[in-house]
Amino acid sequence: MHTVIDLRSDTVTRPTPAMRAAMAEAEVGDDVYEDDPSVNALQKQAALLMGKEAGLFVPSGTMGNALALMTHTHPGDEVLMDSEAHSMLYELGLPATLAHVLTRQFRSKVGVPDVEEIAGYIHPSNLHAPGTSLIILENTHNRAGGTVIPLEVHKAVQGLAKSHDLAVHLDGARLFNAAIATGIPAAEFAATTNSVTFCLSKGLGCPVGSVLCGTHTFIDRARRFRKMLGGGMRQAGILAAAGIYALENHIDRLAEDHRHARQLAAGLADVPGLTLETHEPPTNMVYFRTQLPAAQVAEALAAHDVLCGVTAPNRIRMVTHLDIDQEDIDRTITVLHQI
Ligand code: TLP
Repeated sequence: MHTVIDLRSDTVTRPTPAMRAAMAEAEVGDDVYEDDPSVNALQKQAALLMGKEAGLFVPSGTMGNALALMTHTHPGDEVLMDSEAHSMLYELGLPATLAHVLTRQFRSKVGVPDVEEIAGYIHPSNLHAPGTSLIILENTHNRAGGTVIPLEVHKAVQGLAKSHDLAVHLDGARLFNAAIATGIPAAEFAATTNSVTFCLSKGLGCPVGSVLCGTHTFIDRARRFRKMLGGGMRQAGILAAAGIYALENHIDRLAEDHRHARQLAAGLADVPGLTLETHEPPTNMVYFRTQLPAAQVAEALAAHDVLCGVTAPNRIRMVTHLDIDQEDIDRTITVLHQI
C-alpha cells in the first residue's frame, strides 16, 4: 500500500508533528490591536532575516504582493514586471482591479531580466503618460523553472530604479530557495529592493502565511491596506508559531528538495516522449515538455498515484518539498518509465 506522491506544488505540505506542537502551544492575542506576541515575534524575526525594518504577517503571497502594489503606487501609475511573473499571470488581474495600475511587461531569459530592456520601458509622468513607479522582480522565478535571479542582476535593477526614483518590490515567495541554492543570504537579495514578500506556506512547510517586509513607514501603510482587504486576523499567533518554527527548522533542509529535484531530472532524462527544460534544475522545480498532451500524461501519472501540475498544453511541472522523500523520488522515476 503506498500513498499519493503529490508533486503539484510545494504548497501541498502538511505541518509536521513538531510544527503542530509549536502551534498548539503558541501564545496569542488580538493581532489587529498588534497584541499577538507570536505574530509580533514572527514579524520581527522575518524583518531581521530580510534585513528590513519591519514585517507584516499576511495570509498569502498574493496578499503580500497586493499590499506592496497598493502601497508603492498611485492609481494610473505604470508597474514593470516580467511577462511570466506570478503577479502578472496568477493573481487574477489584481494590479488592475485592486491597485488600479497599468502593467508593462518585460521578457526574461529563463527568469533573469535584461536590465537594459527594463530601462527602455521607464518614463516619467507628463500630461500624456502615466509615470512608472515600481519594478517587480520574482526570485526564484516560478514559470521559468525555479530559476534564481543572480545578485548582480538584482543590484543592476536597484541601480536603475534608484536613478529613476522607482521602488522595487521582490516577490520572494521562494527567496529562501534562492538563498540555499546560491549560498547568498536572503537579506542580500532583499537589500536591493524596497520591499519583499516571502512565503511560509511553500517550501518552508507552513499551513498558511507569508510575510511582507520593508521600512516602518511602508509597513504601517501596508497594514491599513491589509485591514481593508479583510486580512486583519485576530489570534493569528497559532499560524505565526508555525512560521517561527519553519524559519528555525526548515530553511537549511531546502537543500534536500533541490537534491531531489536534480535526481528527478536525472531519472526523467531518458524517458521517451518527455523533454526536460533543463537537466540541472536550479532549485525545487522540474519542468518538462511532453509529446502527448500534458493533461493526458498527468492523467496517466495520476493513475499511478503521482500528481503533477499541467502548466501549458505540453508542459508539466513537478515540485519537490518537505513531504517528498527519496522513496517518492525513486517511485516517481519508475512510474515515469511505465506510463
Ligand atoms: N504559486 C502557486 C500557484 O499560484 C501557481 C504555485 O503552486 O507555485 N509568488 C509566486 C512566485 C508564487 O509561486 C506564488 C504561488 C505566489 C506568489 C502566491 O502565493 P499564495 O498562493 O500564498 O497566494
